[in-house]
Amino acid sequence: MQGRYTFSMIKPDAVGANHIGAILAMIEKAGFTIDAISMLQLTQTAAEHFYAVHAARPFYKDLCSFIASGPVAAMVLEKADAVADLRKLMGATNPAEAAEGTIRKAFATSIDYNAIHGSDSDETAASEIAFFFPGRELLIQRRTIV
Ligand code: FUP
Repeated sequence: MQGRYTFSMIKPDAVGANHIGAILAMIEKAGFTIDAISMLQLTQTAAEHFYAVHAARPFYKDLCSFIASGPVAAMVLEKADAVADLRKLMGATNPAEAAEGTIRKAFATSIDYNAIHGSDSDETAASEIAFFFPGRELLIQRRTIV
């Protein structure tokens, strides 16, 4: 059974364009519960930690600078099959390939300014939630066991 939680972040491009409300509306309409949400400013160090999995890729430096370029809206989202369903709702990484009705089709402007992040596995979701909402992983663990 897939986990009930994922981590998501509305990126600085979409926050700067005042799209937080519209994106949250799409997320809630798709059946997610917003369990936690916080406006955060990442430092360059935090950005490098968050995107460490991409450290070897050519766009890593620009990616880290972008995510630290302004505030983000970080969230814990809850729903059955949360990781897979959020990625469906987000759409393809490149908005040119994103399906109609997806968040990236509506709000991403390029492959690097693509409006939203969503965890790519239950394991990543747990570590991203722990990083952005410290202490919360204990609550999630308890609820999963129940
Ligand atoms: P996704 O899971 O859809 O966010 O995509 P990836 O994990 O493949 O990439 C993570 C982030 O790297 C993307 F959100 C944007 C950035 N990226 C680029 O900037 N250039 C690329 O060519 C590919 C990804």
